Parts: sequence; structure tokens; C-alpha cells
Amino acid sequence: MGNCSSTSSSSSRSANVGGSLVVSNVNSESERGERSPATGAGGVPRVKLVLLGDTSVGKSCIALRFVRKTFDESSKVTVGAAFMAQTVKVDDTTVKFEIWDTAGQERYASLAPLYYRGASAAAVVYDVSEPSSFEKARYWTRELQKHGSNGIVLALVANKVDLPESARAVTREEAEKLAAEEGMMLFETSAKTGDGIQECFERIAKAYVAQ
Ligand SMILES: Nc1nc2c(ncn2[C@@H]2O[C@H](COP(=O)(O)OP(=O)(O)OP(=O)(O)O)[C@@H](O)[C@H]2O)c(=O)[nH]1
Ligand SMILES: [Mg+2]
Repeated sequence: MGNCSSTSSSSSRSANVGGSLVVSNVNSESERGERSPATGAGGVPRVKLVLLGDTSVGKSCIALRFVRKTFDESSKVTVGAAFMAQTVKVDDTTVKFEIWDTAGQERYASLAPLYYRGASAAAVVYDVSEPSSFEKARYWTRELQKHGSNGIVLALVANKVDLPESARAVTREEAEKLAAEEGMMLFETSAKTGDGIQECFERIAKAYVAQ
């Protein structure tokens, strides 16, 4: 993807229509398909990971932080979806994440299955200062439980933990409860400071490799 995102007329954030939408690589597995093919060039395991969550929660910034180690304060809304790849080393194994950064605006919700089908891992992101984004995280979690690949590694990602404690509107306990109920790993992250981002992807990779 070009930048931390892309278009909307209803959002206060500006748009980057610069062609982040890449659908040609999307796997066309059946509705509840198997996980995507395991290895790519050089035998490096490939992990198709989808980022899901409400608009503005920071999905694109998380991807950008993980892949390019930077933060975009004026990140634009994503149109359709964006793609990025990054490798991580887990013990003696290197895995390549193929990351689909979906658009969180409601108008793109129907596109999500294109990206989560065949995914080996999903990170459902919410903004700790936005209770409605936590409700959206519940929704995406249920979708993934119903329609995601068998054995998909699920992570719940509480983003923007750099915000002052007074801004936190979703408690850690609520998140822990949801994660426990749904069998998800839970991470607290800040794409802004980088806190928890690398660890999040490394632990997802570890869980994938351990399966
Ligand atoms: N304080 C803080 N702000 C963040 C963080 N991550 C993202 N942001 C800001 O939140 C806004 C939205 O970030 P994006 O990454 O574009 O959000 P998104 O989830 O990709 O949104 P859509 O593309 O519409 O689905 C931007 O203004 C970012 O700068 C974070 O960890 N902390
Ligand atoms: Mg985005």
C-alpha cells in the first residue's frame, strides 16, 4: 500500500485514492476455506493476516508501524483495502506476513470476506478511547468465528494505549473477557509510539508456527 490509507466524503480525514485496492491477489477459497498456502519462495512460511476493525481505530497505522517503523499522524481513511508484506523471525523460523489492511468504513463492510477468506490470522483492532469500536470488534470476531478459516489465529488488538488514562473508555477487563470467551490473544498497542506492535506480530507468528 502506498501510505497509511485512502477516500471518504463523510470522514474528516482526507482520502488517498492512490490505488491501494489490490484484489488480484485475493485467494478464492470457498466460503469457509482452508488457510492460505503455507510456503512461498525459499520455503518461508507465508501467513495471510487480515486487519479488521472500525474506521479510525488505527489499522493502517499499525501495519505501517510494523512494516516501515513509522507513524502517520495524518493517516487517511483506507479505500477498499491495502496490502503490505513483512517478515518476522520466530525462534529459528522466518515467516512472511502478507497483510491485508481492510477499510473500516461501513460502506466497505461487504468487501471484508474477500480479505478474511483463507486468512491464517486475523487482528481485530479497536480504539481504547472509543466504545463503539469495541462493539465493532465483537462484531468482526463473531464474523470470523462463523466464516473465517478453520484454525485461524485470532488476536484482539487494543490500540491507542498512548492516550491518557482518562481517555480510556474500554476497560482492560472488558477486553480480557471478550478475548477469553472467543479464544483470542489480546494485545495492547500504540501505533503512535510503537508499543506492543512488534510483539503482537511475533506472537501471532509464533502461534501460527506452533499449530
Ligand atoms: N494517539 C494515537 N493515534 C493513533 C494511533 N494509531 C492511529 N492513530 C491515529 O488514528 C487515526 C486513524 O488511523 P488509521 O490507521 O488511518 O485508521 P484505520 O483503522 O486504518 O481507518 P480506516 O482506514 O478508515 O479503516 C489517524 O489520525 C492516526 O494518526 C495510536 O496508536 N495512537
Ligand atoms: Mg486504514
